[in-house]
Amino acid sequence: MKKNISKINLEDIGYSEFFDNNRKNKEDKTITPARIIAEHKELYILRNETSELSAKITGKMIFAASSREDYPAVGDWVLITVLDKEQAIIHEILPRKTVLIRKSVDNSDKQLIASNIDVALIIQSPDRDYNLNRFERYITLAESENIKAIIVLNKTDLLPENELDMKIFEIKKRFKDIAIYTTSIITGKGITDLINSIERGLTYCFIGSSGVGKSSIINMILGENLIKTAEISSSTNRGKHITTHRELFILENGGILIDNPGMREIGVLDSKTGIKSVFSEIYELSKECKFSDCCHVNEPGCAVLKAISSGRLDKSKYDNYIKLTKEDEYNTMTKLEKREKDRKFGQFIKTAKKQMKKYKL
Ligand SMILES: Nc1nc2c(ncn2[C@@H]2O[C@H](COP(=O)(O)OP(=O)(O)OP(=O)(O)O)[C@@H](O)[C@H]2O)c(=O)[nH]1
Ligand SMILES: [Mg+2]
Ligand SMILES: [Zn+2]
Repeated sequence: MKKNISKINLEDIGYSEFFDNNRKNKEDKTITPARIIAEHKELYILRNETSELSAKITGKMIFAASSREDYPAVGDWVLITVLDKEQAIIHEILPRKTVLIRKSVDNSDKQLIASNIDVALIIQSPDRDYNLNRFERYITLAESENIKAIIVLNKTDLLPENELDMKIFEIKKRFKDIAIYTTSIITGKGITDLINSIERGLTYCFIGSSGVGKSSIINMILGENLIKTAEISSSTNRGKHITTHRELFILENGGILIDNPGMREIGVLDSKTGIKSVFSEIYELSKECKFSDCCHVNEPGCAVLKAISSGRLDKSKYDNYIKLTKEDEYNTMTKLEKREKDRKFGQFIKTAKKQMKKYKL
């Protein structure tokens, strides 16, 4: 994978006043900002104005860390000391402007997806368990962090025109304020529109289930096959994740794209912000329920149920709300993931400590 390294402005890879204002000791010229573009076990790949570097974090950071969020993630701005042409040390993470986080229902587990995202491109394709509720979940996830959500319906070549029109109609009806792009990497339809929507200096994160075509679209935007995607002929193979690492790509004319491994169902959600923005109607109504702990399922005096029967509230929105708030399937899933993550993380710390000794950090 050969990358074109030429001199760039930090602003073109997303640096802004927000980060600069949070930088202490600016007069120290040996400590400079860089952005995390990939994470490989104990090693981070960084980009600054002049080069791509591999880096490790300082021992001080490791010992001060108490959770995953204290470690760098793809998209982070960090302060580094450059050691040589290829290596650097990371001293600290600059405060994050936004974070994309998967959460379990009870908020006990959080998984940092990526940080400093401006726009979430939420992708689905008609051949991969397509449904509107999934869009809603991802929109909620993004909006709870003030990240702009955009819908992308990919693989439109697989649909007859009338079915495609129907799908677009449904999406527009349900998500009135969200921009939607319809794309196909086979016919190339919609890709130029998507490219034209990309703004210099903004960071776009592609999210959606495995196999919907996230990496394929990014490859097409980049104009080269930098990322491995599934073979076209094997597109019917389900459940195989092609992208295994999160990675950030810098477009020549500005704009930053982050590819993600396909997510299994995303866990929910911050009840104070995210759910509220999508389901604000239900929250408003629930104030009028007879019982303050009403679950809006079968309780007497429930204002939400009353609004459904009177037609004031959309039944499908309600169904999704119930699903999101009740299903503890997500909980179970994130706990399993947590165990796996903890295991890997333990290994990471062990190796990092060993290396610190070696490099006397
Ligand atoms: N027919 C059709 N197939 C597509 C389109 N876009 C992607 N594909 C195919 O869908 C399969 C999956 O594409 P990927 O780009 O690897 O999907 P992904 O979302 O990155 O998947 P993960 O990396 O596993 O999360 C590949 O076989 C692609 O060739 C499209 O617009 N139309
Ligand atoms: Mg991929
Ligand atoms: Zn109620």
